[in-house]
Parts: sequence; C-alpha cells; structure tokens
Amino acid sequence: GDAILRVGPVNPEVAQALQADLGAQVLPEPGPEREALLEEHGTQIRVAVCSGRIGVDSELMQRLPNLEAIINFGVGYDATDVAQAQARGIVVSNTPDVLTECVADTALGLYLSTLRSLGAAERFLRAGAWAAGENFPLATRASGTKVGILGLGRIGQAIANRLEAFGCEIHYHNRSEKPDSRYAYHPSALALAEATDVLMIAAAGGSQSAGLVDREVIEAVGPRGFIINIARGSVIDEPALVQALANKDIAGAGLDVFTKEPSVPAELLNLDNVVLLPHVGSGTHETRADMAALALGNLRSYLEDRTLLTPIS
Ligand code: 8YV
Repeated sequence: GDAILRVGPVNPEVAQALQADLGAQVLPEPGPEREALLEEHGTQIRVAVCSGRIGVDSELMQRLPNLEAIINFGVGYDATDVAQAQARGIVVSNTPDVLTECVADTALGLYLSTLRSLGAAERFLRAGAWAAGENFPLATRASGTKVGILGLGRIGQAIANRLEAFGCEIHYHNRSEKPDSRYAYHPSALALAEATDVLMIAAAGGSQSAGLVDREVIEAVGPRGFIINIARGSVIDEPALVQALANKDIAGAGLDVFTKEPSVPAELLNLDNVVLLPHVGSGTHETRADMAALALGNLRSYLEDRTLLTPIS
C-alpha cells in the first residue's frame, strides 16, 4: 500500500481522516521515537502530509527515500525543501484560493488596528483609563493612504481590492511586473517603501524573499510609515524591525507572522506601536474546513491516480 506520514500538526479533520481512514503514521518530535519510526518505516513512506509551518525539510526528506508526494495544508510551502522535491521528482500540492479572502480580511484587520491603534485603545479602556477621565492619544488616518503591496499575488490582490474601498492609492513590487495591473509598479522593495505610507507584505516565503525587507527598506518606511505582515516572518529582517519599532524609526507595525513561531521577540510584547497576532490569517471555521477538504482532495486524488488537484507550479 501507500504508506502515509503526517508531519507536524494539521487541522483536526485532516488528522482524523489520516489516522482513521488512511492508516497514516504520525512523525514524533525530534528524538529517539522519531528515529525509531524513520528506521522502521522510512523506506515505506510514499506520501507525506504537512502544514505551512512544519514542512518536509531537507533532512527529513533524505530519510524518506521512496517519497513520491507531499500534501501541504496551507498555501505557503516554504517549510518544505521544494528544490530537493523537484530534483527527486516528488510532487507537492498546497491549498491556494480557498484561504485568499480570509487572509486578506486579516490583513485589513491588522491595517486598521495598527494605524488606528485599536488594540491599544481597547487596553486603555479595560485598564480604566477612560473612566478615570483620560483621553486616548490620536491615531493615524487609515483611509486614503498610499499602500505598497509587496507581492501582488492572489492574496496581495485581494488586499488591494479591499484597500481600494478605503480610497487608498495602491502601489506594488513583485518578482515580475503585472502587465494588466492598474497599480503603480516599483522595481524594488526599497523603491516601494520610499513611495508609500504603508508597506503591506503579501509575498511568498522561502529563500527568494528572505530578508527582502531589510534595514534600508525599514528606514525608508520612515517615522510616519507602517509595516503590515501577513506573509512569513522571514520576509523581514526581524531584529532590524524590532529595533526600528523600539526607536520609533517607523510609526508602527501589524504582524501575524514571525521568524520563529510560536515565539515572538520579547521586546515587542512591551511596545504599544505594534499589533501582534498568533498567525491567525486563515483561521476561520469556514476557511479551515475548505483547506481540509482541498488537502484531503489532493491526497485522495494522488492515491487514486497519481494526480494532484492543486500542484505547486
Ligand atoms: C496556515 C498559512 O495557518 O496557508 C498558509 O501558508 O500560513 C496558514 O494558512 C498554516 O499553513 C497551517 O498550519
């Protein structure tokens, strides 16, 4: 048969189907148990099911010499060694489209919360400061800003659609210019940051985008500018961002993603000019059910006839 290995946590519906219907094994945390499982079953595994955060990395993939397919729960697959997969003819699927609207909603929530200090304002009220007669400090207008979208893919475009309703002027930088787009294209992340008030990060993770938002780009965002990130923590030089926020070199940031999730740089927890979310971009009942159905659809399709519904390109 086709032995299946689950790598890392997945949605409960997917975990249930894997275990009950498909007899999948669950990869233990690194340690002796994992070693034992890989030694005993490593050569039998043909399909791995993983998530965006914990993928099939280089070392694990080498331990699975007969691996044929990787089914990724999530649109981002940067935690998987795609170069090795491609070199070995291992096919990979992800869950695009079904989560686009929810992730874009989260981006807008972060955008509004960050520019208008909504989280800090709520903490102020709960702490009794309003009742005690204090006034919450004024925030920044979120309508009619210039927003620079870094990565104008499906999610970037869905964010842009929403921002247009806020009267925002949309600019973008992308690996390749989109000839059909009405938005102003900039040839680099730096040029984008220089031309806009808010840098909205929606680029795919992985080596191509790692550290794209470096110290220089962060400086260009400037003391009146903001950064919103719903993509991957790796796209930003995180220590440089922390320093810029602490020094008020930028006005604020809204972050759903971090470099070493689930840990968040401790300095950020004490700053009021940053809104922090625990990677909830796609986290709704509806979207997670759609992602589960698509991930299982890819798996069943592969087991049936060696095709994938949504292979990565
Ligand atoms: C998921 C994500 O939370 O799709 C992605 O790339 O980051 C999120 O939708 C994650 O993949 C599930 O663990």
